[in-house]
Amino acid sequence: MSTRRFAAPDDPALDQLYADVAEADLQPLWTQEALMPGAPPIADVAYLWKWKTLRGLAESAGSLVPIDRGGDRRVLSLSNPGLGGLPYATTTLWGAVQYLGPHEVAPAHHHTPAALRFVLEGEGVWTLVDGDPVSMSPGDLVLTPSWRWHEHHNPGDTPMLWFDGLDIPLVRALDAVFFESGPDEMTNRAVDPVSGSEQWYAGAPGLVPVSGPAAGAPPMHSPLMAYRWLDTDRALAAQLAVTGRLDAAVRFSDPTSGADVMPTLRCEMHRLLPGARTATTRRTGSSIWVTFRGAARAVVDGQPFELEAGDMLALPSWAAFEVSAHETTDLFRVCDTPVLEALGLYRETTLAQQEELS
Ligand code: GTQ
Ligand code: FE2
Repeated sequence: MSTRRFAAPDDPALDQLYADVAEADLQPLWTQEALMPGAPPIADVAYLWKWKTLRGLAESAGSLVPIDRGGDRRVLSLSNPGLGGLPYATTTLWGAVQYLGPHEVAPAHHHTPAALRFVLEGEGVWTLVDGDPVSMSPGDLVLTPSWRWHEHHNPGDTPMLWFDGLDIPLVRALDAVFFESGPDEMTNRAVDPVSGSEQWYAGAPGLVPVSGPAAGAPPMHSPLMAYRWLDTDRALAAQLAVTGRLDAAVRFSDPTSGADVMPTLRCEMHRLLPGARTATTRRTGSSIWVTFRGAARAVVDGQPFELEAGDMLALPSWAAFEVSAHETTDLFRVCDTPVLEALGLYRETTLAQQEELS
């Protein structure tokens, strides 16, 4: 005879079981209705920060907050209204505007979260990455990969503003954040016009050194620390010319492997000519879109966002996204796609295709 018995809903033995289970710090799966919904439960929302606001507040911070207060960097982080006050642009991405005033230095430090800068305004700043001086100009992408020492110098008379993209929320979720401050003494090094990383890895398209700093066990990130606007612009223009299309896009890659610039972050630049309109697509993983120039309309799950130069748009996972250009528009995109791809979790679907199928 079986000892198995099923309790009636008001069975005191069942109540006792739930109490005992909770007391033992356990939870029954069968009561977790929200655990695996049909599609990801998304907390972060599509949200647009206008450059006018970002620039104004960054400038005010520049005049009111010295760089040695409240941390070493004058950074205003994009705080997604869906994330309950967390300083994160999306579930996995940190995005921010950083302001470095004339003759200011953001002192040396390193951290396990990976960082990139996309320069929006100013001239003459350079970032020292592991001792290599990397100059910064508008449209340039500059990397400071995980655990690389970095410090920012503005020897000029005008401020510089740039977009920071980091994987902080992701690395926090993995409990892998480490941080150290660097030595206090300033590196009074004259800026080489071309960083060592570019001398090694950006000499000519398609040519990489047979041996060099990245020989041996290769680092998990691109050895090239700067991707210049001149090159990005030329590649986009060439792509438009060869395809005859109204839109072009390039992915920033490790010149030695073709992989993404850093293991957690993918970077792209998109150019849309007037009248261009992309397909409507959902993708797992989140993005931040930074408008470098132009005027365009993004539509996210039916909600329109007008993009102008400097504007930053947070795009949550699986949101239906499309963009159309009012004038020639250049958009920088950072996303966590390499993580989803590495883990077999990347999905994308183009809505127009779905409609065609049905
Ligand atoms: O410039 O080193 O937006 O360490 C967040 C953390 C920028 C930086 C951020 C950082 C930096
Ligand atoms: Fe940093």
